[in-house]
Amino acid sequence: MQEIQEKINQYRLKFEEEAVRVRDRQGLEALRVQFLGRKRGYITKLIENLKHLSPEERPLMGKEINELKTYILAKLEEIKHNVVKTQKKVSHLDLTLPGRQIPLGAPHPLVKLQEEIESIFYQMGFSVEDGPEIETDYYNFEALNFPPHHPARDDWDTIYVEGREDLLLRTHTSPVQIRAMEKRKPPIRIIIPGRVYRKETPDPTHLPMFFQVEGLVVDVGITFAHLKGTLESFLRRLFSERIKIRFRPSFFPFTEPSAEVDISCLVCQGKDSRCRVCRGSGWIEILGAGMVDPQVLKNVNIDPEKFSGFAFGMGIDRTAMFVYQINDMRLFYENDLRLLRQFNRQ
Ligand code: 2NL
Repeated sequence: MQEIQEKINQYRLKFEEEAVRVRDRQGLEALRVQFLGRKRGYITKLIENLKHLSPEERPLMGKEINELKTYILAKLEEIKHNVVKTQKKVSHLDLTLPGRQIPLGAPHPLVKLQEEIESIFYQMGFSVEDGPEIETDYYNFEALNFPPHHPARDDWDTIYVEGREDLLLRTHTSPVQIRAMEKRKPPIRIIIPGRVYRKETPDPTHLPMFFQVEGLVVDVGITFAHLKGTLESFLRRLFSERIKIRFRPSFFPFTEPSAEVDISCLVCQGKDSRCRVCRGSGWIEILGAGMVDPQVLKNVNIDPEKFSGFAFGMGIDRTAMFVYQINDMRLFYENDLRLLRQFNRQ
């Protein structure tokens, strides 16, 4: 019995020593066979040796051996679990694979164009400002010389805030210029890019929300020549030094006189009567502009006898269609990466 007891202790130690060295399935199986193998396993042999003990000693030793066996079985299970886990980890790690590319964001084509416009005006001494998109009737219309119920309002299909008939979504960024003129006195040289809203059913050239940029200059002695010079410089920088520029008389309630500004068609140079960009006319309408109506200056307490100014407005989406040669404005808002990726590398 003494001898068996010693062996039990010895095997327990030996098992523990060997167990920590197991690294894989083969090592685990070898360990199992070494201790529990049917023919020559240490534990198997111990159990066989029980028969040499007396009937009193046998159950005592049997119990001890069984405890060791249970311990070994549990330990083997535990090792198996760990081996499987590390093997899984190892098999998923392939150091030869190329690194994963982290997708980087890139500016939307409309944002890129807006930033280009901002940069050109910034270099001409303008500052870039912004203001609220929800406006009052006063800032969006009345201060800009649209009398209540005047038919000129019909050209600006307005979206009103439900239950708040005094609030609307701005139809142009002009209210921000009005706010700027209320706050500061001339000289004023600002551009205001931003979202504007009109009650439109979407089609290839109309959307209920689009981007616009408006500009305003107010100072002593500002004339139509400043308007022409500034817009010519701007349009040549934006499109090409080679374009021709044409001013046509027009009407806006907030400017007098007013003009539409066209650029010559860069795609066909006016030579293709079926050109899809200028529709054969050779000209593309790009801006609306004019001298700020004296009444608008009075509305913000600027004396029109002392000061004068010019203003202009341009649709960013509409311009982007020419710049990027896209024939449907809605494509800018579908967030289809196949379209967006064409304007940014990567
Ligand atoms: C267009 C025409 C224009 C203005 C916007 C303006 C603003 C103030 C005073 C006077 Cl505060 N005028 N803005 C003037 C002329 C034309 O926009 O076709 N926009 C897309």
